[in-house]
Amino acid sequence: MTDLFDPIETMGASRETMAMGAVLLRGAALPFESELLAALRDITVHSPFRHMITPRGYTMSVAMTNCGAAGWVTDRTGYRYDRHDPETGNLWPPMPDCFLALAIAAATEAGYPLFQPDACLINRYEPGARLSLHQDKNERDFANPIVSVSLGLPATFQFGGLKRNDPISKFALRHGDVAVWGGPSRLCFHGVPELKHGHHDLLGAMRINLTFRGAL
Ligand code: MD3
Ligand code: FE
Repeated sequence: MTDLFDPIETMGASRETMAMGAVLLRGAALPFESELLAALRDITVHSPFRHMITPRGYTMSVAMTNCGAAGWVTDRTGYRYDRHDPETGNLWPPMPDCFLALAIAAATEAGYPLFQPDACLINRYEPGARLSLHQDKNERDFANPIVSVSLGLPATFQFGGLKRNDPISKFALRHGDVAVWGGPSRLCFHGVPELKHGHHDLLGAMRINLTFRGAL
């Protein structure tokens, strides 16, 4: 579906199919990078990045915050979406218009035109940080895809199957890449191995990943 009014194709992003229902739009966020980073700074003033504790008592190496009507949190009691930031007691900052517009354009491009994200989990990786293989299962309706936006240092992304021991494919996710995970790929195991050292011109020694979800 390529037409002149398609915001992503018009920006010259390319499309790769990673798996059934999973589409990678290389560079689709590049036209919006400065807007996205300015909005991210506003969010982190109100809800700073923090290293959450898992139910088993481990401190996550990835630092997280959220924006939108709900945010993903973990603590000793479990994983959940919460309307409030437990660190501040306030609502999470609202989803910036530029976040929402990019997520909806990418989902539409990937064949999910009805997606209305209400939560955006923001992951910050410093060199050595990793996210072990997991499924995203805390959302209410798995008919909604997840849209992810990668910024800063590149990472290897591990993408498996519906069972933990299924074979894993690897993809490089680079600054500006947008991925959409829906349909049969929605509940696939995935993870990010240790971020390698490096320097990015806008973000320094850091990778940021935005994941847009229909949580509520
Ligand atoms: C495939 N984040 O926040 S983004 C997460 O790069 C998460 O920070 C990774 O996994 C990151 O939960 C990966 C790509 C991604 C996100 C969600 C998915 C891939 C997915 C859900 C289902 C299948
Ligand atoms: Fe995930």
